[in-house]
Amino acid sequence: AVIVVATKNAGKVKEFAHALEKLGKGVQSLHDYPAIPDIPETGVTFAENARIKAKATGDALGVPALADDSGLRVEALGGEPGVYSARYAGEGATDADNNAKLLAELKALGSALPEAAAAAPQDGSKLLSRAQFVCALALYDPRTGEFVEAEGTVDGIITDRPHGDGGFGYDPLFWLPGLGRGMAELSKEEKGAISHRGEALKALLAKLNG
Ligand code: ITT
Repeated sequence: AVIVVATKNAGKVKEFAHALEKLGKGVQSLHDYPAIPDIPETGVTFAENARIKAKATGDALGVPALADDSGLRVEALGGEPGVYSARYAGEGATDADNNAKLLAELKALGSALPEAAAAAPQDGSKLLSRAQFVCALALYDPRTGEFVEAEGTVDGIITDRPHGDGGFGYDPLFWLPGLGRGMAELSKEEKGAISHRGEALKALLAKLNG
């Protein structure tokens, strides 16, 4: 069976494909359906945007669609960039642009955590702020009009330099003090076991199977 994931984000597609493969499911994304017009993300919460993307895609295709709206909440920035994480450095911003913007904002604030606040990287990195990744999932069935929803989070710390080159988005700047590693240093398997997306997916599957 194939699950349609209402996303154009290649990093998300890879993570869903990896997680769902184990359940014997394939993944399609919006890259497979170029005729579906861009879906405006007008929601003010992750959950709202996930519902918007799932519904627009499910209604267009006539089959169930799963959507992921996610982002980074940075404590020193009052929770920003939040739902604006993908466009933090402007419309069409790349991951590199957004990471540079995040470091510039935290630098401008002079934000810093005490080194003792966490198992810090051993390379002289500065710890800039506590942060949290959030993922809201919505599965929409156009035949019933019903949604199944779940959310997941993971806590970490933004460092002043990157660690690792795996994952996507803000992963290189997201340090996991509990593991003593950066999110971008984890394999797909390891990331899926602890990430906001992995947690949300576990919760969604529990709802579907419960
Ligand atoms: P779709 O809407 O097409 O799914 P998008 O990239 O625009 O793709 P979002 O609106 O949900 O998706 O924005 C999520 C942004 O948050 C994403 O671009 C990343 O910068 C960041 N993000 C989400 N999950 C992440 C993860 O696991 N690791 C690193 N950054 C992540």
